[in-house]
Amino acid sequence: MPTATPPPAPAAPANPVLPGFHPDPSVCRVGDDYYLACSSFEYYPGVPLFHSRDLVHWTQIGNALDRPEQLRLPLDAPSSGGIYAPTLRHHDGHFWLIVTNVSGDGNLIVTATDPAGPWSAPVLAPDVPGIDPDLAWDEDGTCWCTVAGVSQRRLDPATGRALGPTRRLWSGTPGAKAPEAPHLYRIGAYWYLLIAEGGTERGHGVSIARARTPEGPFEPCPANPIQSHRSTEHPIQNTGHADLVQGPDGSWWMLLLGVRPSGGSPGWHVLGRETFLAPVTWQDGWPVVGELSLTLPALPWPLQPTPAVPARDDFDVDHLGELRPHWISLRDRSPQHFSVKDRPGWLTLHARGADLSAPDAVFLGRRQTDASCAMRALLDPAEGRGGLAVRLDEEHHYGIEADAVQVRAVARIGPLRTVLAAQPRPPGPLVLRIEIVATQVVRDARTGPDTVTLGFDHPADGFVALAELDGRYLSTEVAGGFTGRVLGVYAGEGTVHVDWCEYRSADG
Ligand code: 6LW
Repeated sequence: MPTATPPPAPAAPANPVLPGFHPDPSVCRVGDDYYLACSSFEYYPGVPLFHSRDLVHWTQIGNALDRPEQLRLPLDAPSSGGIYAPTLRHHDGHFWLIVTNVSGDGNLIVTATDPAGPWSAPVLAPDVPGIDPDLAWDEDGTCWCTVAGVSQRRLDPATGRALGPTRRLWSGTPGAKAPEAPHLYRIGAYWYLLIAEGGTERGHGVSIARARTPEGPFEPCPANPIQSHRSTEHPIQNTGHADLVQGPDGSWWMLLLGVRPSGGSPGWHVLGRETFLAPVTWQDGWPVVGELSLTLPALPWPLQPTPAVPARDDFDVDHLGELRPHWISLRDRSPQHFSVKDRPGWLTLHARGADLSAPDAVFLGRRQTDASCAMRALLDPAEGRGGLAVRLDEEHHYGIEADAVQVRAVARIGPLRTVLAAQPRPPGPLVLRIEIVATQVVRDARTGPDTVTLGFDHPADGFVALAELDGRYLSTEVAGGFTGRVLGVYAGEGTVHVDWCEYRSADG
């Protein structure tokens, strides 16, 4: 007898609302629906898009830049280059998304009537310099485009051309570095200019200014920064790059990025910059940001949990474009190198770069979203060499890989590359496994954030661990940059077939 799938149990509201490498959130509300976009850097497709009805549970509905003509990344574009900081807005019946490709096209605009796509061909905006572009429309229909710095010009968003000179608006708090991430809104009698400042590291924060017109003059809030965890012991650090939105009941909320450093000193964050939700109230015409914590306050509207993404992907699709939207590859997804047709029901990877140290490596992964987790994949590397990897960038990755005769644990940390262990492998397709366990007890100040175990499932002996590594070397504090860990499969040489790949949280 068929059994009905029970509805998902209401999850305890927790922060981050978008765990894993999901930085620079931009959010907009259309009726009862919320949509959110994030940065994606060197990964393809670009600009993941999420939907929610309660600001807490988000489901990825697509990626704004999912066709080669929309996302032109040279194969040697640096990691942490590529796609920076979108702004997503709804105006005149259309979704508008402006974003910067720092490795090519500069600022570009795409539009859609359905945020799940398709999104339009990009309109380039060469008159808009710099990063972190924002779009805001005033009552006359004039579109104001504001960028990091902070400067502004009138823009024709349909052509990407400026309609007037560039004017400096506000440089943020005197002495604070990097005034960036501007978002401009009309709220009540004022135009508010929300920015991030202090840099996207431990000094990050959110400040605001207001004016009677979108062009200023802007008066800074006396309480700036209105949100920051700089110089605190708070478990959420580097908070900044925010956007404001009203909840279903009309209350105000802030979506912002933050990181969760762990281990001893100085604290390593391995999941990248994540998206958090914080309450906002208003006092004397200024927003006051409430406590930002790992648990959310009781929300004055019903939670609407969404079904979890299935843990296992069997790649039973007819076209590459049908792969789940959370799968990301490096810089492109050329059908010459990725196929779901070569061996139906399997994902086939044809190597290009020599291994994950090459910027054009053939890799398909998903963001690590849990502090403790495991990934397993069934690989057939009989015609090549490939494996399962935890990747931060070209210079920082751990892998468990196999060819026709051997299985090996490999690592690259900066200029150091090593084969940690190798042994003959059992014949036939092989289940490779990576297990990541977050540090529970900090033994001393040097304790790392987590442990990464690389191994495989032996048909007779069960799980065989070939190497156990400190996870700190795959953290942003070691590698640098703006991204976070991505787990996935790759081909290092020849052709590798992947029957399935499974990601499971092991967080309690
Ligand atoms: C982004 C800037 C920032 O453009 O980091 O945290 C940069 N904020 O606003 C890359 O995400």
